[in-house]
Amino acid sequence: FLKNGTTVGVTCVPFSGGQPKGGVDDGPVEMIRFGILDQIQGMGYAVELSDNMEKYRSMRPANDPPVDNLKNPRYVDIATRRVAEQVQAHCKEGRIALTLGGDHSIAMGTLVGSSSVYGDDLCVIWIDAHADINTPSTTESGNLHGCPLSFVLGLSEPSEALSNAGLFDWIKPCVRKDRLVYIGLRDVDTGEKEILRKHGIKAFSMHDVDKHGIGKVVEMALDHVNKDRLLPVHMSFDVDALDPTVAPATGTPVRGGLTFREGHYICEAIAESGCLVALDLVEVNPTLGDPESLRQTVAVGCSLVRCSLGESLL
Ligand code: HAR
Ligand code: MN
Ligand code: MN
Ligand code: MN
Repeated sequence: FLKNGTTVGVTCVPFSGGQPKGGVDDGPVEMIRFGILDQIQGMGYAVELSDNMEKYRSMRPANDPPVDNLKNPRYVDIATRRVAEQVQAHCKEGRIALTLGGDHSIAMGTLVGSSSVYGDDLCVIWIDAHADINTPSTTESGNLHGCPLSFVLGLSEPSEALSNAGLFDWIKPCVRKDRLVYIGLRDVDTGEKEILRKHGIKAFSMHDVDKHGIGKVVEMALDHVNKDRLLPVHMSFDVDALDPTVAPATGTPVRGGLTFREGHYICEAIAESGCLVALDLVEVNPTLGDPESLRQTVAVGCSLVRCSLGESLL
């Protein structure tokens, strides 16, 4: 695992348009304030920071009514398109693309960006309490952070309304269904369960973590997408995968999540595989809860990032 000579390309996305709660847009700045960039440098990596993160805030259109029940569709479209460009630029240069969110809708952009460079080989490991695979027709909330995977997998034809508005037409199917795997699920919508079943998408729920233990689950997950450990891996880590006692400051906490060690074990095992090319750390919302919950959640987010980059490997 070679750190010296490797660059981490960091994209900060202060964005909350994929869900209704403000504050998740302060996730990146809080992680930077906590020292994440210095910590990564201290591990022996070079750090390249995408420019002008404040630009994301100014992208919000003055008028952005729902299309097909999807909320803030123009804002999500334009912001995620920029994320895709920034992540693509990092991957093209051979950097590990680290994206700090922001809500999980930004993964539309990170996955378009990484897959544009790694193509069909790209494996996606999605760590989350939620499946985030609703289509514009199955989503009940209309929040786009519950939908990013359906877009990049190409699970639904764009509706007439979305096509007419010219929204998300830049997202072509770019991730293979058999190269996606989940760990941590425990709050999956009925429509999403049908989608997972219909397309044979592999998911390890909290039930599987209890049954097999996290070591076995990560091994099975990697075996499913990346048998020989030779393909590039994009890990998208939603902090709400962790139990709310471990990561309380997040918008949609669900009881019964990953312990501190289980979350870190996943990151360590991915680092150990040597396959990581892109990492998203999303849904840290520093405005939810008391100062101690905030500190704890930001700290755990930073520590998951460091472990994914190999901090605890001896
Ligand atoms: N499935 C629900 C929806 O589509 C909940 C969305 C999930 N929230 C997240 N993403 N934090 O993982 O609205
Ligand atoms: Mn998510
Ligand atoms: Mn989630
Ligand atoms: Mn367009």
